[in-house]
Amino acid sequence: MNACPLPTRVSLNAHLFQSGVPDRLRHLINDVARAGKYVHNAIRTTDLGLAGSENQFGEEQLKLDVLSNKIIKEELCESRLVHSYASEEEAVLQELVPDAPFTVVFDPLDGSSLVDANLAIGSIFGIYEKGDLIGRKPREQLAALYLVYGPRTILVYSADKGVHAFILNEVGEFILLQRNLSMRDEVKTYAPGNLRAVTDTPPYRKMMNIWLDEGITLRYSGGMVPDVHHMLIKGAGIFTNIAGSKYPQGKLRLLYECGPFAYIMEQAGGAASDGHHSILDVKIHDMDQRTPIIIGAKKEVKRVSEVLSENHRISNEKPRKALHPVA
Ligand code: AFP
Repeated sequence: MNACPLPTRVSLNAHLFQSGVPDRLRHLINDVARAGKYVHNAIRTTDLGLAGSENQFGEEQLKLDVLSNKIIKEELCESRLVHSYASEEEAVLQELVPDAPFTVVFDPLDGSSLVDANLAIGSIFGIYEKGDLIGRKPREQLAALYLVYGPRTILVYSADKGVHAFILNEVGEFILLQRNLSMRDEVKTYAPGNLRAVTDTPPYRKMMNIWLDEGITLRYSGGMVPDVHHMLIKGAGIFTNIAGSKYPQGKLRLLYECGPFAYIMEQAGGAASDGHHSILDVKIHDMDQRTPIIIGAKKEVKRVSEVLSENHRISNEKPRKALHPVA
C-alpha cells in the first residue's frame, strides 16, 4: 500500500516536474507564475489612473502597466535564471544576469484599454535560450505562457509537452484545471479584431460575411488574452487581427503577443499564421515588430489565409509563395 495517496490537486510545480520540464526552466516558470500572483493582486488594489509616462511606442502607460512591468522584472531578477528580457513596456533588451540561461519576452499587461471597464486582461510570456532576439524566430521558444485575469485568474503554459491550464486558488497556489488543451478543426466562434480594416481590405469584409452567413457566434472582448484563451478552453474557434490602413503591418506585436500565442496554439494542435506562413517562422527583425495574425483551428486558419490572399489577386500581385505552407 503506497503510504502517499495520489494528491487530489496537482500544483503547477508538480505538473512541471511530472512532465519532465528541465529543472531550470521549471524554476523560471514557477517564478513567472509568482509574478502573476502579484499582478493579480495589483489589478485589485492599484489606482487605475495614468502613470504620466509613455512606453517605447509613445503609448500612455497606466500606473498598472508600469507596476505590472516592475513586478515581473523584479521576479525575473530574483530568479537568477534570466540573462536578459524584453518587455513591451520598455524600449530595449535589458541585461540581468550574464551567465543565466534564458531570455524572456513579455507583455506585462495586455488589454490596458479594458482595465477601466473591468474586462478580463492578461500577461503574456515567451522564453528563449539566452541571447539577442534579432534574427531568431518564435519557433525557437522553449516555452510560452500567459495569465488571464478575469473572474478567476488562470495560468496556461506549454513547454513543448502540450498545453495545460491552472487556476489560482484561495491560498495563492496554481492548481491544475485542465491538461492537454487541444484544438479541434471546428469553428463555433469567431473573434475578428481590427474590424476597421474591412473598409480598406475587401477580402476581410468577404470573410466577415462568410462568418455571418454561416451563423457562427461572435465572441470578441478586445483583449487578445481572454479572446485566445476562450478558443483554447473551448477547443474551437478563430481569432484574427489583420493589417489595414491604421496598422499597415498589423496591430499586434510579434515578440510579445503573437509569438508566444502561436507557440501555445500550435502545441494545442491549432495554427497561427500571418496570412502566408506560420507566425513561428516569421523572422524577428525589430523588437517592436508588428504582424497580422490569424490564429485558431488549423483548417479555418488556412481558409481565412486563402480568402485574405485574394487581396493580392485583386491588386494583380502574384500571392507570395508560402515559404512554409500554413500547417
Ligand atoms: P490595448 O492593450 O491597447 O487595450 O490593446 C489590446 C490589444 O493589443 C489586444 O489585446 C487586442 O486583441 C487588440 O489590441 C484589440 O485590437 P482592436 O482594438 O483593433 O480590436
